[in-house]
Amino acid sequence: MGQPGAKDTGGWTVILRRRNTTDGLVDFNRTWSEYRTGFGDPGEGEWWFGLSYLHALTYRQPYEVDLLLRDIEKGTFHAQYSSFRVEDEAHNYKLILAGFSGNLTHDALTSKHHGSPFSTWDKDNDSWGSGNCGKSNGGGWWFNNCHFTTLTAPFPTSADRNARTIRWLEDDWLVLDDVTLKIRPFNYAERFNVHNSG
Ligand SMILES: [Ca+2]
Repeated sequence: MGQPGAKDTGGWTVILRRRNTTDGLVDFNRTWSEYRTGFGDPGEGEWWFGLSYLHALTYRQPYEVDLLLRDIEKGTFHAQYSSFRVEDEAHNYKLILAGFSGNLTHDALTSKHHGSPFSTWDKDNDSWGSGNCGKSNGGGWWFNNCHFTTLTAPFPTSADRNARTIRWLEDDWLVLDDVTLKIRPFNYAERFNVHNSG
């Protein structure tokens, strides 16, 4: 639990962690079943929290989500959504987002992925009629036809910003080597006076 006065540090649950380290890389090219239940190491290294748990948390009460994205050359970018919800499996864990803020120029996640169901290589729910975004990109995501950002894709092996890697569309593609997504109940900061504690 966070402590009152620990400004903006309390109450968060990390739901996705990517780190392009020299060892211990986690394979994110996983099945629907694995994305449902989660995989990786929550203590250190990389991990995916699991869609069933995301749904279980975010349907009960409003949640916010925070993203930290580090580009291979351009430094770190920050985004936050005041509303983040994942629907149930019957709706293929559809992503519902609102309330963007941050220092990114384009809200790639809302503009392409809000309202999209989740897809993996073995469960194609994307809107690309003749193809499979999960197979084409690697990783599972709320693919549309296909993405303006995908944070479970493979890490870059070069500085080619057009390769199908872990990235976010700004004016040019940001190509990422370090990503953290975390969520907490929207009213957490008010309850624990986090935002106003200076
Ligand atoms: Ca498809």
